[in-house]
Amino acid sequence: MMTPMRYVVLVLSVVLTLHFILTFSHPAYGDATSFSRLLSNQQKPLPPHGTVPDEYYWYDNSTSVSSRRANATIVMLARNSDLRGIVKSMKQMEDRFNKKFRYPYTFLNEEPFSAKFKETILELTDAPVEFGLIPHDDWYQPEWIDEAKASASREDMIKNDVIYGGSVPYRNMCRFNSGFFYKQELMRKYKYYWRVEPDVTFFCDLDYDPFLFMQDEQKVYGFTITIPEYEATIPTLWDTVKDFIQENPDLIPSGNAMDYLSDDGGETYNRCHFWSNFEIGDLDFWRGEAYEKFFDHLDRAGGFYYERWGDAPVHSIGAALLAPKEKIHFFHDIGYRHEPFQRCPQSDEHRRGKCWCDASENFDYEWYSCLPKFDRVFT
Ligand SMILES: Nc1nc2c(ncn2[C@@H]2O[C@H](COP(=O)(O)OP(=O)(O)OP(=O)(O)O)[C@@H](O)[C@H]2O)c(=O)[nH]1
Ligand SMILES: *[C@@H]1O[C@H](CO)[C@@H](O)[C@H](O)[C@H]1NC(C)=O
Ligand SMILES: *[C@@H]1O[C@H](CO)[C@@H](O)[C@H](O)[C@H]1NC(C)=O
Ligand SMILES: [Mg+2]
Repeated sequence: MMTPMRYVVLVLSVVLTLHFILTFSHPAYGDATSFSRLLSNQQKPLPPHGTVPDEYYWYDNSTSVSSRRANATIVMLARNSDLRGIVKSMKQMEDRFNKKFRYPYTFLNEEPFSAKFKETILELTDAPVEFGLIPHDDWYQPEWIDEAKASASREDMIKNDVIYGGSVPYRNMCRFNSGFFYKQELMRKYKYYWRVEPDVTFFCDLDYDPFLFMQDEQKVYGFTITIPEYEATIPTLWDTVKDFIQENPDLIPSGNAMDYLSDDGGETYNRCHFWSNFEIGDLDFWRGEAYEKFFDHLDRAGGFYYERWGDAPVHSIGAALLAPKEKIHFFHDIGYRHEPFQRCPQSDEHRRGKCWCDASENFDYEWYSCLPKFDRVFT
């Protein structure tokens, strides 16, 4: 039989177990309820642990930043709730590259960034940082989208287990990245960008300036990983692209990378795209007449909401179709991971970048990689 005391003990242990499970599985819950935070008002002063005198410090910044610089920013789209993942990405960005080069960061969000978000970010870098608020109409589903049709499609995708198929915010994000990030007020003053996402890993030191490389070589788009898109998210995308090609033959340069996108000279799409969670690119290319017309054409077709077109296939088709193939660059010296794939530089490049990835864990020529289709464009 249960005595009242045993009840109390049982209930207490259930509550405590739940608390610890939630603390470890949901960081935000842990933050809000941690005992040290609850008690922080009554903290005793710390004992004197001793400080290291200033003369012991040596800063790796005595020579000033290289005088030749590109007109560039590192850009991150993020929610306040992405902070933990952003911090992880940004610390590596600083350590592997930007501590040396000090390119400015631009953070974008459709909601104002919290004070905590901004403080945490500013602590991580000496480089300038700007926080931007995305205008309403650049983010949310436009009026002219038929919501009944859009929600029917979402229901359908949920039934078919399409990844992010039921999500409107994800669609807003994909459309924003496809056609609006480069038009943001804070982005206008730049020509080049490096897109970084939360929770990515950079494995190697980057001791040269990739923006200057892009500029000097007149590249417009750089990638690290290329894979096929899920068919279910883009059923009518290629037909829409083909209409665009027919209506705008003058915007399609000969010598583009069509053979990366299509195995049959443009009849069908092989679903290959550059994985857009990593991008180094030329903003003026997206702002140019060709891509602008291309994006408007796709946007009017409504597939960002009636289907679930991703910014990765849209950017990739845009770049491969509208730019001469030489303007697309594979950053084979950058070791990179975004779940669930990673690539790792090989031999000399692995050594040069002091990479910590296992060179055998490399997506480049796995069966699922589209890199061979990119390679064949140049052979
Ligand atoms: N401000 C804002 N940013 C978002 C929103 N949804 C996604 N993002 C950002 O957009 C980028 C892509 O979103 P992710 O959730 O990483 O999408 P994904 O890479 O396709 O999928 P994951 O496998 O979950 O990484 C990331 O930089 C996110 O922080 C949103 O609703 N608002
Ligand atoms: C180097 O960094 C330290 C610490 O951030 C700073 O105090 C110092 O002024 C910097 N020196 C130069 C030359 O930028
Ligand atoms: C940087 O690039 C943007 C876009 O091309 C341009 O408007 C701006 O004038 C450039 N700034 C500098 C300092 O060159
Ligand atoms: Mg991501």
